[in-house]
Amino acid sequence: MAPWTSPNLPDLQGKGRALALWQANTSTVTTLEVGETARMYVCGITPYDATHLGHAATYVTFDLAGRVLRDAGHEVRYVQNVTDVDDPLLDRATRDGVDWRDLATGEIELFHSDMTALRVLPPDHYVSVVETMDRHVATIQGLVANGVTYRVPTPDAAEAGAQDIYLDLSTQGTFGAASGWDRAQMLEVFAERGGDPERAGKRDELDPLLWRVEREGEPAWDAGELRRGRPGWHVECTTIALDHLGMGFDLQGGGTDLIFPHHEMSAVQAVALTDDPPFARTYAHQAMVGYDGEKMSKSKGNLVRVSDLLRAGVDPMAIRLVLLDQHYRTPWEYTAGLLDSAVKRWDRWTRALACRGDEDADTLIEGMRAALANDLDSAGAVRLVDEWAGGPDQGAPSPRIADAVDALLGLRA
Ligand code: 5CA
Ligand code: ZN
Repeated sequence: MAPWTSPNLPDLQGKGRALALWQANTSTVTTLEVGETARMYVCGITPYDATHLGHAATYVTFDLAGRVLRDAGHEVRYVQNVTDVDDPLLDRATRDGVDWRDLATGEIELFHSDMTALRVLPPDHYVSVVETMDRHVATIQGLVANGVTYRVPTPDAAEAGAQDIYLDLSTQGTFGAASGWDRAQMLEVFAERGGDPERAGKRDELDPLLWRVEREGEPAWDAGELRRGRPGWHVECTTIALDHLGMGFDLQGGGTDLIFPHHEMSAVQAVALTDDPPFARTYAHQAMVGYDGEKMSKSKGNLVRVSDLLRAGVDPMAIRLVLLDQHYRTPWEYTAGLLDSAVKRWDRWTRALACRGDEDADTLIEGMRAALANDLDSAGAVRLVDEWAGGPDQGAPSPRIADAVDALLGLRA
């Protein structure tokens, strides 16, 4: 699937620092060991409602990671999926009486225009599940061939005798390694995050669904001996990451709501398929953005949509600045006041860029690079630009600083 159009990315003089990110397993900020090409996978949207500020925070966070990696001299191979067939999408389409394909198409378009407005660099491989169904089928067939799966009686299957397929986690010694969670933590969230612990016939309540055979009225694809059906959610990210990055890629990202089960299951499935751990070498997760006292979510409906703000005439750079002024590991709540301050800040910055000159460019750029490379401290970089913007008028524009604010923070007037 074609992604959105790329903003221009200015080349800065010199080289940025190596990216260091917080690692939950060691509780330290650690420099990523990355080869010439940095391989990054970020979980994409389920297109059943418009991009809200929580999604935007996630994609801007990993956009910053990509910018820091590029500035440090790496090529970046960036992969993102689109969950264009899954239960939440089908449920919303049924609720609203629309075709699930039309719903997905419309929301994907809107997501693209939001990402373009926010100047988010597009992925190099942007992969729809529906368009790559044969690859997901191949993953599951491979797992079946490896003898790590089992079938569960499915009385409501459209085809008599067809059975859903699960991964047998008892065959997988690395299960739990990606999240570092214990079983109690896992069980606490599994059901609310798309899992089916109570499904009769499962060997372990946490075993992930690999293949859901066709039900009456649900979309389904031919898949040989698997019978007609569709993949379980976690299969797509296993397949797409392996197809475009391979095992041992550098960084997997998404929101903290994906730590378990999604990232854990994607990883364990990949290991079950290839026997070549690890899946991702590092993980980073965007903390949940809230609104009105709760996690902002499409299912709860308490959302602030990027497209609504844009339609109301808000400058997308002010929206981006709201996000940049937060640290990705700290949960926060959106308020209109944050947007007001960002509008004023962006106005101050654009006026400074027109008259402050480039005298302080070296110091400021080095400071911004250091802040961002240090666990993506974008708020730290914002403070440095604030301080600079408060300095004296030099009667000349600041093209080098404008380029750095663009290349590193993704902001351009
Ligand atoms: N399609 C799956 C990933 S394979 C999915 O989670 N889609 S989503 O549309 O629900 O979310 C898209 C991305 O935004 C995910 O990385 C998710 O973790 C992140 N996200 C969702 N809600 C929030 C929120 N309130 N704050 C921050 N990030 C969020
Ligand atoms: Zn995913």
